[in-house]
Amino acid sequence: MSANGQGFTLSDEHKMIQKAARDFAEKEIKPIAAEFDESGDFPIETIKKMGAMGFMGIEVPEEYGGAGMDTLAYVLALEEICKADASHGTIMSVNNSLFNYGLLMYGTEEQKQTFLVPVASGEKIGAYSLTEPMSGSDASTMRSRAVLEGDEYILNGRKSWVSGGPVADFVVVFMMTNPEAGHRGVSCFLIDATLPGFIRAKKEPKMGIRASATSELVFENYRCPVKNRLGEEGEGFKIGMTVLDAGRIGIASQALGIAEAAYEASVEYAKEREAFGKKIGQFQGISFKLADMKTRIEASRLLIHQAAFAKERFKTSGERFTLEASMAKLFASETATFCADAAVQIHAGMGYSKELPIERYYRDAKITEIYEGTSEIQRMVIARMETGLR
Ligand code: COS
Repeated sequence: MSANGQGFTLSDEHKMIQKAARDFAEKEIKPIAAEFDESGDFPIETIKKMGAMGFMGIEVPEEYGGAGMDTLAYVLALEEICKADASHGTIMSVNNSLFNYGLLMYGTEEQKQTFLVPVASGEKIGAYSLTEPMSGSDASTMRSRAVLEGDEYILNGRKSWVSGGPVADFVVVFMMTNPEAGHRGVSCFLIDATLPGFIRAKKEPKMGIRASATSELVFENYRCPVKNRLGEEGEGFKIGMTVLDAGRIGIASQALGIAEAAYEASVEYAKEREAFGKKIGQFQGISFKLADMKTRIEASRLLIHQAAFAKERFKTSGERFTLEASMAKLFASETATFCADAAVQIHAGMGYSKELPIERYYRDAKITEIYEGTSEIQRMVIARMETGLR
């Protein structure tokens, strides 16, 4: 399973980006991860460096400021970043799959030049804003409104749980233009955070991924020019869902990175720590945990790579990769919480201590089962795709 379809090996180009991301993560991210987790500050300096490395626009063609690589390159790099720190991974994932991908798919040339180029090159930060205080999994019930007045839409409403909300320069936001039409009344807009009427509201105090700042956003008579509407009026829900399919592959890769970090630490600890005169890894209670962790990790990887290939095929066939993306996210995120939980148990007291990153993996893993569609939503999507029943 490789990009060139020749078995389970990676191409030289894929090995190269994997190594570049691994080296960068080891050197630049791992040493600061605990500090940023504690403070909750946004790690802008490392994000800028990641931009310079091409990590903020991996799949964006070079003429739009990106690295011009494919989905497999993206998931490989993201996994390595998340192995060092899931917060950096969230920021990378939002920029790449929730922001850039929507622009690439639906943006006009002018929108790409204005919004995509600076985000793909890492100069600016992008965000995606769908959720509202009273609309989460049931995304089409949003209350925010956009009303057309001349050549501008007037945007009003409150959005919540926006990753990057406190710092984003540009935001892809979804609002109702025709409330009577249900999901077909949703439209999508590109927001410039420097314009009046855009307000960064309550920052969320979070359990995990604490350095990937998250907040509410309030729109008070924000004037969005018609030329900054992404896609057609009423096409917003479809755009939001298409982009989330890509996003879910990213979150699956994040989950894989966390699971691997938890697993590798556990193997090392099981080989060192002794109890009752033996290495703890010699006890079945520990070794079976390690076996289950490893098996789930490798199964997650296969599902993620399958989803990455399905997404590549979509570029030529137009066939949706919803099923593959949801299966990868469901399985990898449950693998992350499984592995992080097992790692805490294997490390016991030390797993509960802030002296090691294990407790951070445990806190960071949980969000992967929640954001960009809960595990329950993924199961619903998968079952609907397979049975056709609703
Ligand atoms: N890609 C493209 N189009 C899609 C799609 C996808 N993945 N999923 C749904 N659509 C389209 C459908 O084809 C349908 O189109 P038509 O208007 O042509 O019929 C339309 O969207 C509505 O689809 P559906 O009836 O399935 O919508 P539901 O309201 O039942 O919602 C779920 C579907 C629950 C799957 C969706 O709302 C969802 O994913 N919710 C979770 C949202 C989420 O992840 N939030 C987190 C935000 S980021 S932190």
